[in-house]
Amino acid sequence: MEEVKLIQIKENILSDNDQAAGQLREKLRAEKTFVINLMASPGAGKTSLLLQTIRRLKDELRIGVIEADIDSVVDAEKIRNSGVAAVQLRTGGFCHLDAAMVQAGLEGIGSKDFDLIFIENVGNLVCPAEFDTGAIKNAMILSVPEGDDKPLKYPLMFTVSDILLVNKTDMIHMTDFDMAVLRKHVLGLHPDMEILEVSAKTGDNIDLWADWVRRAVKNFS
Ligand SMILES: Nc1nc2c(ncn2[C@@H]2O[C@H](COP(=O)(O)OP(=O)(O)O)[C@@H](O)[C@H]2O)c(=O)[nH]1
Ligand SMILES: [Mg+2]
Repeated sequence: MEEVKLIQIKENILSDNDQAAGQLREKLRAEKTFVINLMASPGAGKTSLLLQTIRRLKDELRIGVIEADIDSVVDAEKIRNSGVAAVQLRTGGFCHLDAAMVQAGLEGIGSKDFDLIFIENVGNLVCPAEFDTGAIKNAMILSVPEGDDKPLKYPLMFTVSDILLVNKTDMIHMTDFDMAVLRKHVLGLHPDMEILEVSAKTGDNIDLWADWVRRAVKNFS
């Protein structure tokens, strides 16, 4: 009997996606729209960080946010209440965004009218790392309660991100999280990773992150 044919769908989808992501990045460069893809686990503090960031930058940059969730519009509503434009992508079961989904979001929000667009990717440390969204930079959050061993378990996310925000540092004394151990694991995977220790609750070091974003947008335009 003939063997069952095995079709490697994932590989094809990924290579198609890489091409679409490359084209999208070219378009964003031509438009001068800086896009940051923010990735993290559910509850790590993505929406909280965005709200703090918007507060610091909305008077100097035209900011938009593309929210992605399997369901619900709660995050887009929170962002809109902070005074900037937001659209919500419902991924309907997908655990990540790909370049085509991001393109739909960028068209929905009218990307050329913005200097800076954040994508809040689906909460997950695995699949979002595998799909290039076409964004100009990737940022990730790891929150203290998740533990300092996560780079060992989810290395790809720490490899594809340009900057790591270690969030919820206000809680560090309640945990056994060891910042030196985390830094060692991260730098082992990605020696020039930028690492900022922040709290989206207290606002601690969020100014450093806002400076990083401001500089990146300025160098881009
Ligand atoms: N203690 C503490 N709580 C935080 C911090 N950032 C976010 N949170 C809380 O963590 C929960 C999830 O935050 P959210 O921003 O919705 O996370 P998201 O799912 O990644 O968007 C909320 O209850 C936030 O108030 C922080 O820096 N410190
Ligand atoms: Mg959120």
